[in-house]
Amino acid sequence: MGQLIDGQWVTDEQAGSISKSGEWTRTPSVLRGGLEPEDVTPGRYHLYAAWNCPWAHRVLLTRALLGLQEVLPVSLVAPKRTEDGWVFDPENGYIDQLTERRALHEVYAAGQADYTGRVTVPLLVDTKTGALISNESADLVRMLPPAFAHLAERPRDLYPAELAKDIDAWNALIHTKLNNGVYQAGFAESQPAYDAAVSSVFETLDTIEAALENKPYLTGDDLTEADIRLFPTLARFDVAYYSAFKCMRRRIQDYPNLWPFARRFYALPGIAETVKFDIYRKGYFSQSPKRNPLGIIPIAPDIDWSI
Ligand SMILES: N[C@@H](CCC(=O)N[C@@H](CS)C(=O)NCC(=O)O)C(=O)O
Repeated sequence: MGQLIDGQWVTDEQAGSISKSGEWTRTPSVLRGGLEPEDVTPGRYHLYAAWNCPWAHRVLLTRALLGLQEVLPVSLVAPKRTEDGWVFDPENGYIDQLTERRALHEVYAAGQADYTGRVTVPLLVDTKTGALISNESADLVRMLPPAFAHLAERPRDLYPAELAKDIDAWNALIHTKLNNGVYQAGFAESQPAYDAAVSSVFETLDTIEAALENKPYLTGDDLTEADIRLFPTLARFDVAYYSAFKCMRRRIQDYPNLWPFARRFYALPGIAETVKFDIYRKGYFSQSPKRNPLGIIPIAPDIDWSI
């Protein structure tokens, strides 16, 4: 792995950092641009994503829910990290549709010659100006529905004003304690850091389980950003986080409300195409000096995601 410094690729050990007490934190995104609806035409913007990345998954879910597949093309990097960071793998169908580059850091450097920072997915690029617009999934999930409303097959408001406060609270909780929480458990380098992370993951799942008791989605009858944040972690949980990140107190399948929620979400149009259980299993169990030195990938149980 590595990052760009003034447009030059430099390799390093791992994304994020480990504190003295063994806690892992994620490095923040640096591209935080926006979109104006009048600039949004079919094919003008291009998304870079990876099947295995839960943050990119938020954006792929938003794209699918709105039915933007035709108007917002996506290039997928191969679902594994290399010395060159994220790379394409044309032989296996992972092609940079826009510029036919070899590695994502080349896309970043082409869009911004002095870019300094991590080379992450998701990334939104303006094909007209060549500019890098945003590499922050939270911003992308917020900006795509209004900016693409006029082109969407299924336009929808994922952040209605009257629910904003409620959504903000769920978003913050899910992002910190769950989306990042599972990584904090998996990447912890001390027992106390691991214990704290796992307790917090399951406390959060319990809170969400209770909230879904009487409603189909977190803030009521309609799906919002909050549900979009929740789903990628649920989709990866039983096949990967449960074992690879040692989050073993319970499986998602064991929750009476969360499990139907996960399957209901999975059944929505376009969503199943964004979910790749085998890639999650192989990705989270890929060889790692600390977590899986021999790189043996376990055989997972079959899970029935149908409603
Ligand atoms: N804040 C970013 C985080 C994205 C992120 O961390 N992506 C990971 C993959 S899951 C990545 O590309 N990491 C590569 C690196 O940090 O070198 C977002 O939510 O969009």
